[in-house]
Amino acid sequence: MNAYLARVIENVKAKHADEPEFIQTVEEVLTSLEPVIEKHPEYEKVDLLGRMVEPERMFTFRVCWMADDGTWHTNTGWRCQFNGAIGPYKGGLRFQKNVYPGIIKFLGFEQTFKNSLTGLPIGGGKGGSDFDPAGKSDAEIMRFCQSYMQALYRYIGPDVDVPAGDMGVGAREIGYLYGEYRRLKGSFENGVLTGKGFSYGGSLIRPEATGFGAVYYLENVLKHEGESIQGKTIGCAGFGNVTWGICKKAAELGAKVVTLSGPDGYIYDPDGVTTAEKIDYLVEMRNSGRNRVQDYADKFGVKFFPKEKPWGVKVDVVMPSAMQNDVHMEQAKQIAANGVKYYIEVANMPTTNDALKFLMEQPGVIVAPSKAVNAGGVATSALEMAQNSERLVWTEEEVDKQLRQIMDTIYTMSVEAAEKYGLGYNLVAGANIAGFQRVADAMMAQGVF
Ligand code: 2IT
Repeated sequence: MNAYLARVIENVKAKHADEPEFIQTVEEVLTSLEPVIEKHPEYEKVDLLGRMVEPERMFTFRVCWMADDGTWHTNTGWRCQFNGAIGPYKGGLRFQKNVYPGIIKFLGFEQTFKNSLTGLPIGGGKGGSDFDPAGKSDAEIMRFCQSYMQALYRYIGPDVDVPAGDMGVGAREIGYLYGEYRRLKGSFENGVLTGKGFSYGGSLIRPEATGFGAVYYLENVLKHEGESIQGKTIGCAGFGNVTWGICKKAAELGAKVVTLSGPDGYIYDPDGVTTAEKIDYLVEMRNSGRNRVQDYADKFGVKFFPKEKPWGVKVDVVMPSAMQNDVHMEQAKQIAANGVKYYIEVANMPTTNDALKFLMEQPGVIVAPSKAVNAGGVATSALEMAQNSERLVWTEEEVDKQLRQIMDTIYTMSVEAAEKYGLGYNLVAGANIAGFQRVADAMMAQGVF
């Protein structure tokens, strides 16, 4: 391996030994940049890679909130402003009890490359808290969000850093966060957050965008193989916003999602999650805060598999859309043994590095990486920012048209970047290289800091 590249990876491993997710993403991304680094020896002199793996800054703050029974609780909040070379920091907030700096950094690093791939002016950032939203009342969520924003507001702004949702942060939380920001600042700067409700500056299609974008990307992959999405069966995981969007768009195009999962297990619906009733029920399940996919099986009379993952089900397309490291080597082998041709990552880093490598090496399996496939979400957030700064509202058709164009361009750029470096049809390396190149050019132009 290129000596400089190897040294940067070794440094990250030593420095972040207690942050395995961050090491994982750095290793995955940097390894596929090797041909680029070989071709650009000038990067080493200014330590471009060393700077890219170091967040520009990261804030840690205390968040205290009062439970309904009058007791007070203390959590930690983080915001990582990873790379601002191409635009204001942009990325979601994750509220989940397993959140710690390693998760925020891995997500911030991924976000930097993803945001670059969209072609829009957004840098990479991420934040969150180890607060556990499960079972909390609406009032508790509101008090937590208000307290969180009291700590965060001084570090963000429409031209500085623009948070959004991620796991545990949806339209409700963004509403409370924005309300508190507006109250603290005394001005209507709604470009400070995205994923807002439509009534105060949210964009049409933003709730669906990640799922819709993933399906648009999939259509590009299928077209390359001379196939159509019509009639395809899709295995998904999770049952949140992203999976919901996939179900909706897939149904519209004549395909069907047949598996969903939750922390309790997975469901198999051979007829597909295709009707409006079923798709709407996913939103209800998410809003209930119960975090159980078994509710779907109970309601629609399909089979529930407790404590199991859905990767053993034979489908045409696998789309892991729940969370990081959901697919390990064992599941990857199962997927390959089932003869699945399309492995389309959707959640951020849903595959361990060894499982990803294994799947990419299987003849006849096409692997698409999450940072390209799920980029429609943040891309539509950037369209929301554009509408906010223009002080107007685009139609659904306009946003959807732009989303589709962005996804097509991401696909094409990835294909071309891999070809340029002699890597063939490699969507994973292509996305890393194309995402890297724009950030690298901007950093090289702006001087060393
Ligand atoms: O992972 C992601 O891209 C997100 N959670 C959405 C980020 C955003 O700013 O819309």
